[in-house]
Amino acid sequence: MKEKLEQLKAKLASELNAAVDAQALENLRVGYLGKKGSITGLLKEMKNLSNEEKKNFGMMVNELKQQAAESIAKRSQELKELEIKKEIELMPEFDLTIPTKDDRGSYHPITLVQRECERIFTTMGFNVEDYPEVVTDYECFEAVNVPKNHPARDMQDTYYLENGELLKSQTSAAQNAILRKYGPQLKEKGMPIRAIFPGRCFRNEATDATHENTFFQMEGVMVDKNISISNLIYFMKTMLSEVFQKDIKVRLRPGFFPFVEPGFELDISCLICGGDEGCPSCNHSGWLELCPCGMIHPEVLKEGGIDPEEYTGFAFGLGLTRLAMMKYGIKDIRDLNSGSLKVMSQFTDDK
Ligand code: FA5
Repeated sequence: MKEKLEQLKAKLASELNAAVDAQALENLRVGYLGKKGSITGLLKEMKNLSNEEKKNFGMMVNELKQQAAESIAKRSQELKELEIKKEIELMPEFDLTIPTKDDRGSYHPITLVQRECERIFTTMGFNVEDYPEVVTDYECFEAVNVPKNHPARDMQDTYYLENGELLKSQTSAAQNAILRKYGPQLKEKGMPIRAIFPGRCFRNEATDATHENTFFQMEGVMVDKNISISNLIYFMKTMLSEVFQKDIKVRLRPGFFPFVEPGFELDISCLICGGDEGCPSCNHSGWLELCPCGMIHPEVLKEGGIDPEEYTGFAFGLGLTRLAMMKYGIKDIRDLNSGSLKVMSQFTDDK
């Protein structure tokens, strides 16, 4: 019996050496250690031995079993390493010193302008928030004082999903969530709510040089005790002079949005035609509607869990896509969504 055991051990060793892939190894494992394997079979032959012999022989077989399992695992590891080595040898040689072709593309002008606005507002203590593009009717309209059947809904037709949710038509859709998120800090620690939330918006409308069905806005809100229109004007002016790095002609006129009271339209003088003659980029008016804004309506504060008797705030909805047009002198908004590398490759400076 002992001799048989030694023979099996030697046979396994030579067969392991000869095994060159995972399948051959698996065959060996089954052949030696499987239910009908030769090592397992040795145990069955023990029935004719004396108790003493059974004990000794059993121990030796178990030891062999363990050794066999270990040798198979070791060989398996060796084969894996050999495989990797072979793959490395087959790989073509790379010369890491060859200069790359500089054709990595560039940031989209809207990304550049968004980052610039984020930088400006974060230095003034604003948090930057992200918000989903698919929202509920409550988030987009009802929470901001636009109840069902309100005439103001006509201003923003959008795309609806079968489950009743919609692609947000305005970043104001995040207002309620922001007020609820930061309201507790305002009430408990007296920390003003200061947040901006850039995002993609969608509207079902005819496109022209200044209107796209998919465009970007950046909403901002600030709420604290004694916030007034002067604060709003200060932040708007600071943002515009930082973005454009020059004085821009601005006009503020009354504007109606159910979520602000009073509400304003903030227009900038068209930078494509200089504002005098008018051109397609400003609908021939010399002015571009850029950033409607106003004092947050008491109903909106209330819906966001904030007491309008104690706190006031402002909100603005900056048209980021139009800001990019003005900053980079892009005459037609549709170029920005065209995917044309010829157009976009002009904005390569801020890689
Ligand atoms: C709004 O969307 C309001 N939610 C803004 C607001 C926020 C007002 C907070 C008050 C307080 P409006 O529909 O005017 O308002 O859009 C805001 C800006 O988004 C516009 O001035 C314009 O710059 C940009 N915008 C609107 N529609 C389009 C469009 N189809 N294509 C490109 N830009 C657009």
